[in-house]
Amino acid sequence: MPTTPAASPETGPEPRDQVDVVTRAPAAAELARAATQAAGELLAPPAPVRLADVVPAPERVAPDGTADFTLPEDAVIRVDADQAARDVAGQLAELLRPATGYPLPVTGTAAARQDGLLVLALSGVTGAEPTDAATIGAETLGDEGYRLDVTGTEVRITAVTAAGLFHGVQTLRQLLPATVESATPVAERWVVPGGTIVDRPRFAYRGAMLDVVRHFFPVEDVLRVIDHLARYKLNHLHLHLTDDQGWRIAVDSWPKLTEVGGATEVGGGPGGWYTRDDYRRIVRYAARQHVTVVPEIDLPGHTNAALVAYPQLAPGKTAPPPYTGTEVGFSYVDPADERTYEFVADVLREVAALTPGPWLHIGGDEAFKVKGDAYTGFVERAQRIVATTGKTVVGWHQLAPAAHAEGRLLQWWGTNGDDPVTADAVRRGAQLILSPANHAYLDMKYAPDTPIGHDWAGLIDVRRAYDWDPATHLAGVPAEAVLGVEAPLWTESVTTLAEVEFMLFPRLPAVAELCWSPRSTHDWATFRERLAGHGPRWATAGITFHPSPEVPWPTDDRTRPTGRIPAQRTDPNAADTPAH
Ligand code: TNX
Repeated sequence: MPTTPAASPETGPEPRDQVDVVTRAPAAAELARAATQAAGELLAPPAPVRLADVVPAPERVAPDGTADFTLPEDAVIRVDADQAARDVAGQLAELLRPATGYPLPVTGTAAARQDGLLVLALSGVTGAEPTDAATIGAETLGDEGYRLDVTGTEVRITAVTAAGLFHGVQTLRQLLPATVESATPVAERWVVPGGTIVDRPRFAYRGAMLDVVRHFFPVEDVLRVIDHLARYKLNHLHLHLTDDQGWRIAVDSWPKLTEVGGATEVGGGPGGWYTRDDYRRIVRYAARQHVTVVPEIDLPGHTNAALVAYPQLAPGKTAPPPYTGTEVGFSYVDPADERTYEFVADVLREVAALTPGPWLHIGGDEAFKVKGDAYTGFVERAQRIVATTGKTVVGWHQLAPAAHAEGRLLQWWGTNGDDPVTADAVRRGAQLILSPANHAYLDMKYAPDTPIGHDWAGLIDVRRAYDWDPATHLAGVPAEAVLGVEAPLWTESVTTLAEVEFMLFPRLPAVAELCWSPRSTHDWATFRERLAGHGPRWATAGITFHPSPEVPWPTDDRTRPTGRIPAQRTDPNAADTPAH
């Protein structure tokens, strides 16, 4: 029997017959130890991140400065039996292990220990309803919401779905010190600020688009972009897969689309395309990050690459030369030839079969040479073909004059919020994704001296990306018709992953906050402060970003952005000055 005197939380009370816990005086060493511990707790620096520092801003934040949680080396992740929830627990462990160096075992059982726990709980599955139902109940968390409770002994994330748990994990990640982004172990006090967050999205569709045509990006690059979306709770990746400069998705019934049409890109580089397995890999990876992939086959314009491969689709039945420039609006498939609709049906059927998500995007933009009834007739037929695949049609807002199709979603990319034709399509049943080019186009330059990008829709620095309201942006369109927001990244001048990241960061988090956070939290002054804390996170994670002068970045030399875009891939054929 050790001679240590009193009851301790770890060992429980000593047997009464051996130690008199009531009358016995504590030893001096014991007192000294207790005093040191108490002083340590009092003097411990506060958590480096505040509970309210999250991007996108959570719906409700209630900090409790007395309840910070410090992740111990022997912390355990406890999760419900549900397989999807276990996957999220595994992802949390994968996020935390590299920087902490802790083992972080994932367990499904109520382990003996009562502290040092990270708990992921599906409410409804475990019956572990939050106790203060007045604050939030499972029914109000919805499909993607979560609740995060941080106390001195545990961090608990509760949600109705695995997607909700996943979003909660992204929040937890941001509440740890920025060094959590390190790929190798760091000596750090892994403190999470105490309190409660209750959070859920404002819009169901929160997206970004990557143009993999103008410049081709290999699968690994796309996976990394998916990580970036997931980090900020975006849940849709729209892939612009076909255009004049290339055809990037394998179609078995029309093999020359990729074999011939995939071999070009802007500037004369080698191009490339995704095999069916490549594409499945992207879709699977995205699903694991709770991101839905929206494939776009751009029709009837933006089709030069298809015409090079299959001249019978061209109006004159002769192949045009391959195109590696940046003009738009000159090409189109022949809307008067039945073979065109066989082509459209084959392609859409095959792409739909590779697509677990509900959407199929048929483009429809800038088909300047297919006018009036010819255009509307083509679109209405293509909409019907999409319906036969079991998917719901999405198209750029040029589709608006065509007849309504069940569930149809229009992606509005105008620069003037007065668009009666689109408003009329909404009255006839369409819903909208908003991508106003003068706020949400991530291929626009930040400033006149931005080394890549366009400026036809203006310069878009962080504030311009942030300061608009999707619910009121389009005249005559009620908020309920807005399914969400998407930020497109066209890549005429964007050639490497580093350049993609430079255009995404820091505007993507601004878009994410517009999509996710309630309007009541919308505030540029606090957003720029919160965003500033993410600079060191990106720097640690090796993410290239634009050091916008609008954001008060911390001035730590180790993480200060350089403003340069590192060369990650050299394209010997790329023009020195990007074509705009
Ligand atoms: C317009 S917006 C396009 C794209 C270009 C982009 C460049 C839209 C639906 N089409 O073809 O890449 O401008 O900013």
